[in-house]
Amino acid sequence: MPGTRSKTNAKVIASKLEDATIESIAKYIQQNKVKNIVVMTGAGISTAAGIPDFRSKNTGLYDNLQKFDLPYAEAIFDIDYFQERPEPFYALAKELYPGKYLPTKTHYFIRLLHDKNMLLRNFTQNIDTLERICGLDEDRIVEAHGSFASASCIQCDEKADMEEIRSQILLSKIPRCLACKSLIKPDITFFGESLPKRFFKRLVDFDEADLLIVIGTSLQVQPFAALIDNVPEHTPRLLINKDLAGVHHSPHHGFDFKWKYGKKRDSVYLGDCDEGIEKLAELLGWKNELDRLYEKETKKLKERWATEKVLEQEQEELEKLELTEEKPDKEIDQLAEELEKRLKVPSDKE
Ligand code: CNA
Repeated sequence: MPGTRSKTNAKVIASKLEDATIESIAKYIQQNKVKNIVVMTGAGISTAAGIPDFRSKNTGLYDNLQKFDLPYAEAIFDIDYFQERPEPFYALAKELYPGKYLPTKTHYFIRLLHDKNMLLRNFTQNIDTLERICGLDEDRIVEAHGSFASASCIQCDEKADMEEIRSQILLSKIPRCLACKSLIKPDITFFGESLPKRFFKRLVDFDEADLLIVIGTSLQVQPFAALIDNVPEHTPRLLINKDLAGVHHSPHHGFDFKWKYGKKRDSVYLGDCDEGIEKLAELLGWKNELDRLYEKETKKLKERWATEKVLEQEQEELEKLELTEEKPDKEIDQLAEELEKRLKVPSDKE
C-alpha cells in the first residue's frame, strides 16, 4: 500500500520529452523515478460506464435536457433554480445514482498507479464516485465538485443519512431535512456554490507533481481547468481526450502541444480514453496487470451488486406498502423515464 512520500524530483529531472506523444511519456515514466503523479479527470472517463458527459454533441446531457423544460441547460445544477424546482435535479439524480455503473479501464489504471505507489492525487470533477468504487483510497481522491457520497440540508447544513437519501431518490421522492424540513441535496457543488474545502487544501499537491495526466475533460470549468498550470514548469503533462482541451496559446497558460514556447513537456493522445490508457499500460509493460485488475474487480462488483439488488427490491416493496400515503413524485418519475429513453443509459449493467 502507498506509504509516506518524499518531495518530488521534478525540478531535478527537468525533463525534456523526445516528442509530444504518449510514447514519450511512457519513456519518461520508465527512465525517471516518477512517484508523484497527479491525475486530473472529467466526465469523459465515465462515458464508457454509461454515464453521459455534459458537452459531447448529441450524447451529452446538455443536448438531452429538453424534457425538463429548463430556462437554460445549466439550470439543472443551479442552486437558485433547485430551490424553486428541485424535480429535474432529482430525476437526473435517480438516473445517475451510483450503484449501477461500473468503473472503466481508465479508473482502474488510476487505481494501478495508486497500488504502485505512484499516485499523489486524483483530482476529479466527477460526481459519480467511480473512483471510490474502483478501490482508490479516499485519501488519494479530491472530488473537486463534490459527489453523491454524502448529502446535507441546504438550509441548516445538517448531514443526512445516506441510506435514507438513496432510497428516497430511487423511489422518486424529494428528500427533506428531519430537523427543518428544507430540501436535502447530495453534496455536489452546484453553480453558485463554493468548492469543497478539501479542494483548496490539496492544491499544494500540484507543487509536488512529477507528472500530470489529464483525462476526459473539456477543461472548461474554472477554477479546476486552470490547475494544469500549477505544476512545476518542467513537469511533463499528458492530455488523453477525444478533443484538444486546455490549449491557450501563451507561454504560461495552457498546454503547448506544438512546443512553441520551448518547454518541450506537453504531450497528447487524441482519442478514446480507455484506448489511450491501454496503450500507455502496454508501453509500460502493465497491460496484463491492468486487464487482470479490471476483470477481477468488475466480477466482484457485479456479484456484490446482484446480491444487494435482491435485498433492496424486497426492502423497496416493504417500503411501498408502508408508505402508501407518501406517494412518489410523479413528475420525477416521468422526467427520469424520459431521460433514460433519450440517453439510453442502461438501467442495469449485465
Ligand atoms: P465535459 O465538459 O462534458 O467534457 C467531457 C470531455 O470528455 C469532452 O472533451 C469529451 O470530448 C471528452 N470525452 C467524452 N467521452 C470520452 C471518451 N470516451 N474518451 C475520451 N474523451 C471523452 O465534462 P467535464 O468533466 O470537462 O466538465 C466538468 C463538469 C462535468 C463537472 O462539473 C462534473 O460534475 C460534470 N459531469 C460529471 C459527470 C460524472 O460524474 N460522470 C457526468 C456529467 C457531467
